[in-house]
Amino acid sequence: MTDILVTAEVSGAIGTITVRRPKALNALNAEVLRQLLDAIGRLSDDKAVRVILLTGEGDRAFVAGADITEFVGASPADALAISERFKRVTNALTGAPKPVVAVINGYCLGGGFELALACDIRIAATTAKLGLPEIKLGILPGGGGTVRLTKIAGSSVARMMTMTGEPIAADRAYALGLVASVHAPEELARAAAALAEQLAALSPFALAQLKSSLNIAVDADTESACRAEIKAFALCYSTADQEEGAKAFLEKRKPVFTGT
Ligand code: CO8
Repeated sequence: MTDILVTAEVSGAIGTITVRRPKALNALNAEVLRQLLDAIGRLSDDKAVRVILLTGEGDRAFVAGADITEFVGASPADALAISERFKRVTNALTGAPKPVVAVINGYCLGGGFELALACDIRIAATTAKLGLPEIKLGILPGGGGTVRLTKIAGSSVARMMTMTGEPIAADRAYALGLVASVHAPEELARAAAALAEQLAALSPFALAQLKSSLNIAVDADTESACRAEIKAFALCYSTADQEEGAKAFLEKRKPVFTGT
């Protein structure tokens, strides 16, 4: 029987994906990646789920990176296959039509940090350590780390972090804009739930269109990205949620977004 290394639990409108390999600090082997892809796909397709939280089991690690045991004796073709498998996972995170929040509860290194960088929002425990230490293993980040870190925090930060391979503490990551907020470890789950509830109360259609526009903004030129944003904006006017948002404001009450 295959071990359960990733779980996807749904509570109301919030889906939580947890990597469960605490003895190996939740390192990503081939089976974890397979189960992660499956879990993201299921929660992405589940219309009742409006927000996805991604975290790691235990109080030591979010994900401490790729499983280094799989690197021993690996050929360039093996490494390519690992990276391609991983890319399907990060593509699924960025392509999920709803917000994905990385809840970083400890070591967030290498492929673990790359997973977090592919999420929409990152929040962290004060005890978390974030970094791309691959250079210390004689390799470089192979899961989009050089690209996403450069785009999110700028080339200077990306060079400092990838060239030294030294992890940074959560408060430093906050100062660099890499995480949105930092919480005492015992407060992290509560903070994640509060953020998820806040996002889940919004119009899911508008959020999906917003995420799509933000994704396009990262890569496209200003003119094309603004055109895409205009289309996404206009599409929202096909929904009952848009009517509800405007009416609720004018009637001075909280909107109730039904996802229609
Ligand atoms: N792979 C495999 N096992 C790991 C990993 C890992 N990445 N990280 C930790 N473990 C295991 C340890 O081997 C140890 O196992 P055991 O108890 O059987 O000896 C157990 O987890 C606990 O770890 P430590 O005893 O080392 O705990 P410490 O508190 O002493 O240290 C550290 C914690 C600092 C996090 C340390 O474990 C460490 O440096 N880990 C490796 C971090 C790292 O280099 N990550 C990057 C890996 S390369 C990568 O991610 C490339 C990404 C490419 C794209 C993605 C493809 C999937």
